[in-house]
Amino acid sequence: MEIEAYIALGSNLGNREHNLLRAVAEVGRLPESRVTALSSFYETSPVGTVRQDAFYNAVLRLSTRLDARSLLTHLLQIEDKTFKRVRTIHQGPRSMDLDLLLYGDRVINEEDLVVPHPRLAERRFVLQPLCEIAPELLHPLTGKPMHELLASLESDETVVKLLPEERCD
Ligand code: PH2
Ligand code: MG
Ligand code: MG
Repeated sequence: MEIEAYIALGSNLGNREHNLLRAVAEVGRLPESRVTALSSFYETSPVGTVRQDAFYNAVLRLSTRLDARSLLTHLLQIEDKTFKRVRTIHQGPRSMDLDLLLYGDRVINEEDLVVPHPRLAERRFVLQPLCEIAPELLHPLTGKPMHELLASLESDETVVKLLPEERCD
């Protein structure tokens, strides 16, 4: 069965625009999968306790026949193989972070695979790009549409949508 999964992309090391474009291409090459929507790229202030540079973030929709577990494994492989991601500081700078936000309306609670992504509804850097491609999509746990979750956010994150001609490092 084909499922619509949503994946968040984030980068704050190296050429951020290049990294995001490369990640979209790699995700698009996964078996039994195709990218059916891609948000704009956003420059976003870093969230969390680590002091680090601003991120580029985006969200894509993937129609896929991969199960959630294999999709996650493929995403981690792209982080490791294509981006040689080094995991030193928890939540620290990274050339590429690929997070599985949603896998259809499935609710999964395994140690290393939690869907919907637990911090999805708290993060403007995720909700704003997600709302660009799927404003009416319902959060599987609360039943609320994404545009409503975005409107009720109180976080003070800066999230700036970049025009294609403005994107560069
Ligand atoms: N990712 C984090 C921690 N903080 N902040 C922004 N703006 N964007 C991110 O993708 C991000 C973050 C850990 O995954
Ligand atoms: Mg993340
Ligand atoms: Mg991650």
